[in-house]
Amino acid sequence: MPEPLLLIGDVTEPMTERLGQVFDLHFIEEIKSMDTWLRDVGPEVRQVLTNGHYGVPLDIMDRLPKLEMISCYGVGYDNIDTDACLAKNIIATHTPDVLNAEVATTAVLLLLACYREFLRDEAWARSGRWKSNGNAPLSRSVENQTIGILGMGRIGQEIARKLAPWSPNILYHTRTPKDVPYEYVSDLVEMAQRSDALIVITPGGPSTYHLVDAVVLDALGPKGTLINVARGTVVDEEALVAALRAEKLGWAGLDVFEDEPNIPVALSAMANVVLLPHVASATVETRAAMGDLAVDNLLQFQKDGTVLTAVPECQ
Ligand code: A2R
Repeated sequence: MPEPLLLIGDVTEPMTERLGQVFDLHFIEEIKSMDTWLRDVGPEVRQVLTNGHYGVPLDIMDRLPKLEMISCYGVGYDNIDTDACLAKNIIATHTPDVLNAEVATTAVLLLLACYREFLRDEAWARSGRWKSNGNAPLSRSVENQTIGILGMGRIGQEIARKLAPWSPNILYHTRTPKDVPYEYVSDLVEMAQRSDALIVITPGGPSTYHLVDAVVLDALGPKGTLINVARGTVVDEEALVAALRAEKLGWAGLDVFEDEPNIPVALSAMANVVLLPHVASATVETRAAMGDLAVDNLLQFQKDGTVLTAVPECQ
């Protein structure tokens, strides 16, 4: 009899196909009574597949006494309680690197969309306003801008590389300087002050909670652009709405929000924001690569107890 595998969150067909050859699959949304399932099947579960949004709720983790491994389908794992994993000797894995290029592309596209106002102009062309109102208003050039990047890890570095054609002056802020050819700014407010645009690409979780607050947004200023492809929790959304409303901040391009899938109504009504439904890595190709890695981790652990890409806390 194959071992049971608990699956939480989105799973693609190719993932299901590979996993189904090895495990007895239990999709959480198909479990009628969680309590009964935890009693009857929970004691046999050694591995769980989840994502950074759902993680493994502690009340479930506590009732999986044999749980040894959690595979996260995604690079961000802010909702996986790594302290609980360490305490229970559970190894957690994620899917770094394979999504760097896609997320970086999304960051650059959001920046370009805010600067060049193509969404406004596309609506202008489509609605016939070109004919009735004349030429669309001018937009801003993205050439030669000072771009501050908050987070200079795998994806931050890829964003910096992808910005090169627009000749930016790149600054970055992290807790410790990195070996990269960009200027390190140890103070985030100072970096925001000096930047035309601020791109956020740190992990989520308590250590980055509301790192971009009213003070940082004020420093970015009325001509400034904020891009967030990290996690909604890194930006104080209430302060962001207030800053945009008061014209203390110029533009925002957002792929992530504090309470997904809820987007503040005030943001949806603003013309100077570009909003995406958390799709930074959501292409067929990149999700396939992420899915393969998440499954590879599960299969390798089942085979010999090792994994390919443990999260740093579990390494
Ligand atoms: O602070 P450092 O030296 O650990 O640098 C990391 C930086 N970072 C922070 N920067 C400022 N204040 C913090 N409290 C803070 N915490 C972390 O974020 C590092 O430069 C960067 C994270 O890089 P990686 O670990 O390589 O992550 P990756 O693959 O770039 O993905 C970033 C995030 C994911 O966690 C998802 O939430 C999202 O992008 O897709």
